[in-house]
Amino acid sequence: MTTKLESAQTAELLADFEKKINAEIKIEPSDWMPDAYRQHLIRQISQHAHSEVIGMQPEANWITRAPSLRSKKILLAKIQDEGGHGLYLYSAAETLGVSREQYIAWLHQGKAKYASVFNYPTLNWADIGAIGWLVDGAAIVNQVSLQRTSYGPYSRAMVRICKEESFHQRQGYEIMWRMMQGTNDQQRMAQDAIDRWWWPALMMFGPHDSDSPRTSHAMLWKIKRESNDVLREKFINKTVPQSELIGLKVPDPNLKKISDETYTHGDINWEEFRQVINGNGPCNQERLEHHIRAHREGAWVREAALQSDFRNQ
Ligand code: BYC
Repeated sequence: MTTKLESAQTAELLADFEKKINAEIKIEPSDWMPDAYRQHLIRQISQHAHSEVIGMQPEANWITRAPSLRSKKILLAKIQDEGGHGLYLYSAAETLGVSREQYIAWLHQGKAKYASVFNYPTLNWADIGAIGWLVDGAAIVNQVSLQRTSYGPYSRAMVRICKEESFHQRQGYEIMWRMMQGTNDQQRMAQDAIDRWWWPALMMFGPHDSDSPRTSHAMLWKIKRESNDVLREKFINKTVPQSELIGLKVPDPNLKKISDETYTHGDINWEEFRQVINGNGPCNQERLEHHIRAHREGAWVREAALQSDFRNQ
């Protein structure tokens, strides 16, 4: 049972926490924080880390089939960056008192989510362009905003990640631009890729604000700085002119320009979103099985790395 003294102490700690949040002072791992704030971060940061790592799979599918040595080198570097982002984020998540092994176990047990977009297949090279341009493009819009998140380790991880994401977005856009300069078939491939990736990219921002159960607390605690819809609209306003510039058409018959730099868009298929985040997307099973297999096969590497003799050499 909580005593009067304990309640007064908690109230004081909470007031101090809120004062820091209001003054834009970062919350650090050793600071007191409400349990709900900690749990929210454990969920969001680990989900973010899993997304980075699972997100390596659709692109890795094309490493051996990249059309030139240059494009292969760029793709390899990008995929390695994504693995690195996962590591920054797992490290940030570990500061909240949960071990990396636990996060991975929750992923393998289907208790932790990762970004829905990585449950779609990469059918050809144009998809690699579309992922860089649209998926990394959407991720940047979100992550630029998250640089100002209230939890110090998450915010600092975001600053590093954003620097690399800009290069990822550009390499994807360059692939699409090159294809649009190419043959009719290449142009058709590029259009087919935006047709398939546009809507999943919009879903990355999560449900509409009115249907997002996590947003209100996240905004109050400044974990999220802008809502799902605000970020989605920023992405659309930025990306539609880029697509027009290279001759691609956004596959939304209801897309309307309402001012110089602003668009409204058609309805998102939320039933498809729900199916994908609940494990029923085209590649959910394949992605998870691949991760479980790779984790199992890599066990000896982790064991070897943890041998103290080896570390001390
Ligand atoms: N996918 O109340 P909401 C990359 C879930 S990787 C799956 O709006 P929240 C890259 C949500 O978790 C970068 N699940 O939640 C890597 C919640 O379920 P739970 C990926 C989604 O947290 C390799 C429920 O739906 N970026 O760039 O306020 C190659 C209700 O949603 C999704 C991040 O991970 C989704 N799209 O907002 C290329 C960003 N949307 O947990 C590129 C970090 C919603 O209650 N995360 N859900 O069971 C965030 O910013 C936020 O967590 C979200 C969702 C905007 C995604």
